Amino acid sequence: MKPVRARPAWRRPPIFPILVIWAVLTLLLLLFAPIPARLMGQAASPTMQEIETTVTWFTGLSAPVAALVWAILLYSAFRWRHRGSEPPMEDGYPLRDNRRVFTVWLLGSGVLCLVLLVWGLVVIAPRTAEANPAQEPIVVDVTGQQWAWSFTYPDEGNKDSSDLYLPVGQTVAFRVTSKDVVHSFWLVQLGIKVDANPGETTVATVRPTQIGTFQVRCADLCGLYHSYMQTTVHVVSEADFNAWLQHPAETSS
Ligand SMILES: [Cu+2]
Repeated sequence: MKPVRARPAWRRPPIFPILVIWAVLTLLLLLFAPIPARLMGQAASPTMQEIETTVTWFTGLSAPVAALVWAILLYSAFRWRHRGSEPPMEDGYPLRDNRRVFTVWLLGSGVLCLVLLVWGLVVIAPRTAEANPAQEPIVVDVTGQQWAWSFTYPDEGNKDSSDLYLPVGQTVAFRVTSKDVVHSFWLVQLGIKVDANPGETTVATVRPTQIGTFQVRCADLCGLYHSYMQTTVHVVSEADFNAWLQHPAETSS
């Protein structure tokens, strides 16, 4: 019979202390979960609202996984830190061939990926429906060029503007293109970011639900003055929008 030798203390898996650190870190990360969405600013469309909800859920769901990695890392760094002039002790408890750890890790990450995939599909579904609204969308042609955006309203006698004006509560279809290099049309608070490709037209739809002034930016590095390639989107009431269409100078700011 083989003699049973007890493992030295430092070779036993320190499950309990790691679980405690994991629980504390998970709790802290869950408290942190709503912050990224808040930093993204107030949502001005249902699209942006869904993006913010998704960011919060994804941060929350990844909290226990990140906490586990950090818990093992922190425990190892402090508990098995090498001190003094003695040679370092042997390597720590091996997890490489541990079937239980392997199974838990694989099942955990598998289920998590599946949840994220289903979530993504559920969020995309209403967006696809919104792209084909019952009411005709307002069409805006968006053109990017080094280093400015310009907007044309083809249904309003090809009216031109360097600021974007949109009526609140109505679906807008942007037909996005570029005159020179690849830009990215980014309506920050409305949750739209779509590439502007030369020679191609890409359509993106959104329904602004907040009256206010928001940012329009370029999100692709497109040359020397890329960071100046920004303007404003004014989401206004329908009456103000019609007034602007008639007399742009009176309501533009
Ligand atoms: Cu650009």
